[in-house]
Amino acid sequence: MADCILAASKMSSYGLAARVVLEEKGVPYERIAVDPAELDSPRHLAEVHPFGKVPALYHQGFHIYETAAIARYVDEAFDGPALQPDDVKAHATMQKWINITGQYIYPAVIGDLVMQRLAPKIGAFDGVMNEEVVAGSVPVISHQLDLIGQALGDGADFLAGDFSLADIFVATMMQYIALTPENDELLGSRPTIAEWLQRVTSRPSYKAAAYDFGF
Ligand SMILES: N[C@@H](CCC(=O)N[C@@H](CS)C(=O)NCC(=O)O)C(=O)O
Repeated sequence: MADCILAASKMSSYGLAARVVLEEKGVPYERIAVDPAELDSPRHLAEVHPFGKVPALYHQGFHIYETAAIARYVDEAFDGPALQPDDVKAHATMQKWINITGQYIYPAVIGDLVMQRLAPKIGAFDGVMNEEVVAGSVPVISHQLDLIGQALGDGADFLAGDFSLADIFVATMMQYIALTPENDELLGSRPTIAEWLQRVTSRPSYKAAAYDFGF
C-alpha cells in the first residue's frame, strides 16, 4: 500500500493539480474516488474535507486538505525536483498565481464557463446551462489570459522563473477551456499562452495524471 492516498472526484480540477504535483515528485500514491454526491455527507465532512470539497491527502497518519497546502507539503516532504523557487521574488510571484487561481481563475473558468457548458453532460445545475453566465465569463477569462500573456511576454517559458507550482495551478484550470466552444475565442487568438499551456500540459506528469472524461 502506498504511503500517500489522495481523495478526489474524477472531474476535480484541483484534484488534477494535486495529482500532477505527486507525479512531478515521483511519489507513489493511491486514489480514492469521491462521489460528488457524498461531498456534504457527515463522513466526508469529518474525514476528508470539513468544507465539503476535494481533494485531500493522507500521508502516514497526516491528513491535509486545501490544494495549495497539499502541493507545498508534497514538494517539501519528498525528494524530487523542487517545484517552488528559492528566489524570494520568484517565490512571491508563484504564490501570487496560486492565489489568483483560487480567487479569480477557478470561479470564472471552472465555475462559470466549464461547469455551465458541461452541465447537460455531468448533470450540474440540473443539467441546464445558463448562457448569460457563460457569456459573462468570457471577458473575465480574457482579462486573466491577458495577464498571463503579460507574464510570458518577455519570452519567459514559465510564470515564475523555472517551472513551478504556479504553472501547475494556472495551467490545470486553463486547460479545461479546451472542453468548451469558447476555446477558439479565448486561446485560439493567444498563441503565446496556447504554447505555454501545451508546454506545461505535455509534461509526463500531466499525461500520467490526466483523466479521460469520455467527452
Ligand atoms: N479551496 C479548495 C477548493 C477545492 C474545490 O473547490 N474543489 C472542487 C472540485 S475541483 C469541489 O470540491 N467542488 C465541490 C463543490 O463545491 O461542491 C482547494 O484549494 O482545495
